[in-house]
Amino acid sequence: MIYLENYIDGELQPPINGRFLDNYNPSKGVVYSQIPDSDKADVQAAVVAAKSAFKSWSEKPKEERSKILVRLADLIAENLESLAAAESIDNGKPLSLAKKVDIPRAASNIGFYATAILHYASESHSMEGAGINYTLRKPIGVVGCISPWNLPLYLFTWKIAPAIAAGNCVVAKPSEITPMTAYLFSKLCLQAGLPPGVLNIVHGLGPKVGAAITEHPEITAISFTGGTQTGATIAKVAAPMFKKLSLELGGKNPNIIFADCDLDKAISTSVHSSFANQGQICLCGSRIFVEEPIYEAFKKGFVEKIKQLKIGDPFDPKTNQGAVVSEDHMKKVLACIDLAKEEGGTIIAGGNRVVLEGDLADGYYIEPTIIEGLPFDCRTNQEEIFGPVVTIAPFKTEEEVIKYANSTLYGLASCIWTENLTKAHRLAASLETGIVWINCWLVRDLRTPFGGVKNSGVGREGGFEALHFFTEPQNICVKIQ
Ligand code: TXE
Repeated sequence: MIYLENYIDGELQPPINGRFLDNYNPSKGVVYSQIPDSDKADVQAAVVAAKSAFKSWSEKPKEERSKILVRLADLIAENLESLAAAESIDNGKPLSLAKKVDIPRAASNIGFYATAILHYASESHSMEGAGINYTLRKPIGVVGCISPWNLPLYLFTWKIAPAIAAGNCVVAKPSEITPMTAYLFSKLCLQAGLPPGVLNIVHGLGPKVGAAITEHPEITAISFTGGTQTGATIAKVAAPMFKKLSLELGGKNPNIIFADCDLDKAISTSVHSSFANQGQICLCGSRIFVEEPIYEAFKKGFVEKIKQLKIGDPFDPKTNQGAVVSEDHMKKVLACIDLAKEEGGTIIAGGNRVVLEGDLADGYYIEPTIIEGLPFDCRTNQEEIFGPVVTIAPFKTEEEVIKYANSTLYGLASCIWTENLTKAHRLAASLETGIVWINCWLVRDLRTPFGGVKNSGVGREGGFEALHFFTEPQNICVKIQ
């Protein structure tokens, strides 16, 4: 049995209370490691370490901070195979996906901010000869980063990299459901020579460790990705303490397909945008709206492709769909499929749990599921499912589809498929989402603002937006006459 450890003040250490939690391999439904069941005391030790590291880290020339982060990015890339295998075992995702997406992106996140900080400049405002203002961008101090289970190392590093690059010290908590790659990452931090206390990783439960980070008076900014409900809980505690907050929450993203699209491309990309990572990506398009003239053609092509997806051992290179992350999550997703049926939906593909053979028999597998015949405003079309489930419905006019698309409380991402660019730009501007993809999905430039509107979150990550978040501007005004 593997015992994970916290990473505090540059040392790997067990939780102070000595307690551990079971960690599951979802592809087999078995416990395969133990993670620290940390509490307030460990968070306190992490804050003390972060505070004492802050002066020297924040005053270190950015070139030196950058070099350490570049080394860390290189170490992630060098350990691609072992990190990808660990991610697949911990999360249930296909190994091929972890190798192609999760781990390379984690290395890019660190590499991107290692160099971004060298180009980050602040503003000055001249007052026509009477005076001049310049703005300093100062690191905040000790910041908290809390990340989810769907893209574990990818989202963990997406927060930590800009925080550290900007000169802050971090107390971070990965999801207790997928803690393994954050633990392996702490070993790489030691190898890269990251000074003790700059990053502290405390493992454990959200309501214990996450809450202790949120409540801690000396942690003055929180960057969180996870469920909308948890985001609201965090905001309730952090807002009256006047903490800076960045919240990346859920989505219920529309995928809008016009009759004049490139149908083959729209179908093949919709397979990924619906079911990549078993649909457990906040950016997945879970509501597909197809213009009436091509509704039947799209449906036929889409269903055919979905039925060809291989559900199986995440380590098999032919597998397209691995396991969902936990037994609880599997039950939640299956309950959502039952609800869709109660609401009058027709299952046109999938709809069931899959029981595989041998040691995978207790794994958490669900068929990729397509549901039609539901109104846009029913619960299935309004609430986040976060699994391999999409709905499909026809539409007649642009006005109608805009109404459907904008009808949810969420506003993270959307996709538009059309060869008419004027229409695409017009529609993009009227969609209430932080991100719009035209004729593509999940094409990412790390310099762009990333985040959602409405219940999908507050603030933006990515590019200099994240460096703005992790710094405090101070304006200095000089009178020169
Ligand atoms: O997320 P949680 P869960 C959505 C998705 C999913 C639902 C719940 O719909 O079904 O959220 O997933 C920590 N104070 N997304 O339960 O609980 C927790 O330990 C502070 C969308 O896994 O929000 C973990 O580290 N922290 C999403 C992190 O918050 C707390 C990705 C996220 O967990 C806490 C994942 C508390 N009181 C799920 N309670 C996306 N947008 O990408 C929990 N945590």
